[in-house]
Amino acid sequence: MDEVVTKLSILRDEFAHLHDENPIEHVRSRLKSPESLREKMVRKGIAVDGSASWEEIRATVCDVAGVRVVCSFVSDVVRVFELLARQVDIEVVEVRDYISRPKANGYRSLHAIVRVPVFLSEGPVPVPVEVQFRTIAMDFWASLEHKIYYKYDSEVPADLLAGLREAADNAAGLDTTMERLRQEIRGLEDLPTDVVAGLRRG
Ligand code: 0O2
Repeated sequence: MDEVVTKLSILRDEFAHLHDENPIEHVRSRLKSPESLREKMVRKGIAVDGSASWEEIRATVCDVAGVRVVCSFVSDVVRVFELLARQVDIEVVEVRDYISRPKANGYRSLHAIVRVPVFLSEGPVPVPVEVQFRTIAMDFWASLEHKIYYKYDSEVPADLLAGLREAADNAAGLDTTMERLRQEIRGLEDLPTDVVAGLRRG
């Protein structure tokens, strides 16, 4: 987890110093709690009485170490993912694109399971880390949805579910608008300053 967070922190610093912009709003990391791990094993049909092998657990649960990268724009999400994925010591095991194909409830994010070598006393060990990339709008929605699910213990009333779905679509609409405005601003930046001044005067 720390390995991935450090890589993202270096990318962020490089962007700030060399490109004078920052595609990463913030990065959070978490280790899955034992309760959440147990719940996931039950959901995935893995025995929790101690009879399951480590191999079976490791092959099914890859998000014990999790990192969440919140970016400003959708295009930044793709860009930061690609910058991380092409690093030589990162192996991308699986990608789930819930931005192109949102979940039924409206959840959007780009998930990647990556393996990072961790150098222990006996040599390097490839460790899986789940990295979730999303925009501020996607993160806003997911945080609230998580709280609502927690409050209702998964028995969320139908009208609330419909409201969440609508809110997810509105958040996606906001992302589209912000992306378009950014492209427009970038287009203006590329124009000579006297042309921009003329456009602003109308
Ligand atoms: P936490 O608290 O982050 O540990 P599954 O768990 O079977 O649904 P799987 O195979 O783990 O799915 O992969 P998936 O769905 O790609 O990623 C699961 C993680 O993505 C979740 O982890 C959440 O962090 C996030 N996520 C996925 N779907 C939703 C959603 O509908 N709403 C919100 N708020 N987050 C979601 P955990 O382990 O469930 O939780």
